[in-house]
Amino acid sequence: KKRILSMYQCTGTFTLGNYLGALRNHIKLQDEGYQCVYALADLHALTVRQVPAELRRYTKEAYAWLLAMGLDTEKTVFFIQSQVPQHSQLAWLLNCYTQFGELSRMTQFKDKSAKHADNINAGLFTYPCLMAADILLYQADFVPVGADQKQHVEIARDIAERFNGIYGDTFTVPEPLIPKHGARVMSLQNPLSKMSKSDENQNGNISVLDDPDTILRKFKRAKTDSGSEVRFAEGKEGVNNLMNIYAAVTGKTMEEIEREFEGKGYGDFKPAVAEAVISELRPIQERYHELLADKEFLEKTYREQAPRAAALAQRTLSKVMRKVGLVS
Ligand code: AQP
Repeated sequence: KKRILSMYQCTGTFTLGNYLGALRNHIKLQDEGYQCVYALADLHALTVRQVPAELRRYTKEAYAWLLAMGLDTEKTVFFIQSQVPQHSQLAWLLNCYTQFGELSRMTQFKDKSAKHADNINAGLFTYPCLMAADILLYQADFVPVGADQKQHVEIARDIAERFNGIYGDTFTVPEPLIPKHGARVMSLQNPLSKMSKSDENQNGNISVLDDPDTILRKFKRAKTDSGSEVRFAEGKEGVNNLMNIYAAVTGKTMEEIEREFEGKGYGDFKPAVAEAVISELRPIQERYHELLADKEFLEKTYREQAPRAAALAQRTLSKVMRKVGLVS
């Protein structure tokens, strides 16, 4: 079986963008003949200053959300990064096989260091080494990514190839997997920028935990244009975004949506999108609240998953340690 590795940041509540663009498609892969290894990247979160109690809470909530979505821990290994020490261990080793110059060229580093100018820490800079460790430890064949993260898989490939070149075959060289139905969801307030957890304008982002009233209100306030026609066209970015969301949730095509709302205006369309999103999220939210209420079950689950991941990771780490000349 081909192996897939995917990790998610738990620096906030997942957005509808994370859900439609990534999570929903990734979880399906466990039933499509792949061996999936999924994790929450809490060590990566520390590259930006976090409120400790919030990081802990977001991590547990994200864990419960993925279980509520149907992630099956019998089929899929699903752990919290910091509970598997091999990630930090391999990251250090990979630091020594990664060049200053190649890390300097990472666009995410450039963006994030501009945004967090008061805290350009070494972790932010070497983040791609930790991410390469995440991927290479599990000998992943594929890493599902959005277009914005392709560069990270490329650097992991470069590091793997370089290491294999010096020491002989050690790592599987991973390939990016761009999901077929990966909708890109834009901010409801600024349809030119992507919907994001860390958006300061919370009206622009639908959180997967928003209640029905909040979802309806946010969609009603979504920025559109001065027209009224529900049509997918250039210059109608706000409407296009709503149509994309509606299409992703209902499975309808753009033509079907245009027909459905022919002669009607945004005033009919916006609540229809909201209703579709509400019914998509409702059953998951219900399971989520049940899971989160059962603290013991949740803790037991992630604590049991960590050693499963560690056993896989240790095989790779031991091989690497031997190859570079560390005593066993
Ligand atoms: N707006 C989006 N549309 C489609 N896909 C998206 N993803 C993120 N935003 C959108 C995809 O979600 C996956 C998980 O992302 P992540 O949790 O690692 O964090 P991120 O990409 O940094 O997402 P955010 O919400 O924008 O977080 P912040 O605000 O913290 O940077 C990825 O596959 C991503 O492509």
